[in-house]
Amino acid sequence: MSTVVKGDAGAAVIEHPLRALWSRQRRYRGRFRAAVLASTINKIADVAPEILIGVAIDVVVRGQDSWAASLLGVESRYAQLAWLAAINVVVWIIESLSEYVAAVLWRGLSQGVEHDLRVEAYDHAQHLDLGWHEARPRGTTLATLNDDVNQLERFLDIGVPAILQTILNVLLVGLVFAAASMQLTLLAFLPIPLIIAGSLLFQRRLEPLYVRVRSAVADLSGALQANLAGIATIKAFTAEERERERIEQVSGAYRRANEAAIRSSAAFVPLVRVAILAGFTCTLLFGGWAALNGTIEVGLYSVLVFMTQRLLWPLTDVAEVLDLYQRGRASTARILGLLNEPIEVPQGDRSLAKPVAGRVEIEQVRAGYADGPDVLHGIDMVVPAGETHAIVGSTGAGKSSLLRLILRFDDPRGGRVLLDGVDVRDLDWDSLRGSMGYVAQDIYLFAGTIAENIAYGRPNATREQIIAAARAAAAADFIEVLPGAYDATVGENGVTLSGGQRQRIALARALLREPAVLVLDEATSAVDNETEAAIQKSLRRAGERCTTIVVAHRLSTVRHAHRIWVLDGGRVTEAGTHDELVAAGGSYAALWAVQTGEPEPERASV
Ligand code: TTP
Ligand code: MG
Repeated sequence: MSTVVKGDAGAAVIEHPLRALWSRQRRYRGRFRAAVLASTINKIADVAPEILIGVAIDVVVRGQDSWAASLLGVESRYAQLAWLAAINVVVWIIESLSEYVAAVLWRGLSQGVEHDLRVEAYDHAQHLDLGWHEARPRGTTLATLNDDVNQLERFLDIGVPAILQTILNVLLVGLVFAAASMQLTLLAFLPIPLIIAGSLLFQRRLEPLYVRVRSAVADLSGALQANLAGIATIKAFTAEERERERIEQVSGAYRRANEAAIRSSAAFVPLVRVAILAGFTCTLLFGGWAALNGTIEVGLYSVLVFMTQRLLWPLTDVAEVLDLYQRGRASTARILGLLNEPIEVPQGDRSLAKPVAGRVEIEQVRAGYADGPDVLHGIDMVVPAGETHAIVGSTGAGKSSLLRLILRFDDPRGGRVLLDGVDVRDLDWDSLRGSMGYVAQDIYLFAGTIAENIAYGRPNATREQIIAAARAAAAADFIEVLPGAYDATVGENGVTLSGGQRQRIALARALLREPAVLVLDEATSAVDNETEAAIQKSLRRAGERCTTIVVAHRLSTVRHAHRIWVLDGGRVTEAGTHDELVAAGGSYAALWAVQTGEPEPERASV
């Protein structure tokens, strides 16, 4: 089993990533074994021709006394060679076939693992709480889902078969040597412990280097993603030059990390070559002497010389394989690290009886972000089912934070939030978020048509329902004049909508859901007064069916609410109807006076 410890960045660190991967991807084990088998057959067939060469030389040199003669029971040299040729053809066919099968199996295995892991990691990422996502650059997660998964695929496709080949090589050639002469085996294999020791040493040196490479990739991807997202700001502030330098720096860090790793792994090849040369020279010289003395046959001598070549030269690839291995390991660690991230806000297991009434209660709620101080200090609030309540207050007062708790994007540090009398922590997502229609302060439209965007929360809605929702959100008029109307594409690479238009699409999306609780965070801040009045009217109509909680800066938006809660510094300072609050002459009254341009009663008398 893998051990999971928390790294300094808060991400889970996997101690034995590849072992953990093995115990995790159970369904690929059968395919893995089949691929190993195919590679083994392929390797045996691959070594066979060298042995056949030796046997053929032996036939020519020794004739009737050759191994082939005793093995096949054929006396004529011509017939023996014909037999060898036939065997060679069979071996060649087996070699080609097994190579094909092995390639297909390894490729299929790596693609399958890649696909499964990517989908699984993405799914896990989307279940991680919002706070987790907000706490790190989006590009980092993207790098794991993309680059790291690709890197692992490369390792499985190229690295693992190569490792297997090397091991099989050493084993098979070792067997041939051992059968021939123990002394020569020792000489030819002399370099191998050296190479293994060297590999281990290099591996230890390379590991931290590749961890650095992977995190440099993540930084780079994060920076690029952030810059592309903020391209308008970069242009507006003519920061292109500065940003180019910044990207150059991050990219440079990646390059340096890679270079350091390559420098180390490249130094390995010459070392292996020296070791190989020693082994090869020994076989050539001492094997030759043994053949001259008649200790070994000429045929065997030639086999041994060929074999040393075959044994040792592929070991130069060990460096490359090691490189792939280390990269694959580092990537696997990052993918599994993501998969091991605990879901801090898991759904409960209670469901609400439908239809959900929509009573929202907030009891003594304290909340904050990450390790920061509390931003809400003991909020008490009750929104009876079907009523419209407003939350107003200066910027940074904690209004959006409060709404996030109702949708349970975060859990409170103290107190609780109830929907229809049930703690939202106990509810499943369908009961909780399934009964909510939410318009966030910053709107996100998906790449797709207007109709798809409006129907996002209710994918099987009819066109009539979509149009009705658009009407209610006062969006129908502008949609109908767009080229393609409801089928116009928006989002990335689609028509660009104004802020107010986007808000109205988001509002239609929330309304179409016919939610029990409508949660609007500055949902009409970007529309003009006239449009807002139209929206107000339809919201009041929709509000007859559902509970509405609305955050707004423009007080005309909220003056008809059943109750208005004034938030200041994370505390409720005033609450009541518009008329009550104006009469009370507190901060709401002051704000109202400012917004309507009427002289504030108190200050006017001063
Ligand atoms: P908000 O709840 O976002 O304040 P607000 O919605 O009342 O402000 P606005 O009218 O501008 O929309 O923020 C309250 C505090 O919480 C503020 O100090 C910023 C902090 N905060 C975080 O630290 N992390 C977050 O993800 C959010 C949303 C807020
Ligand atoms: Mg806000």
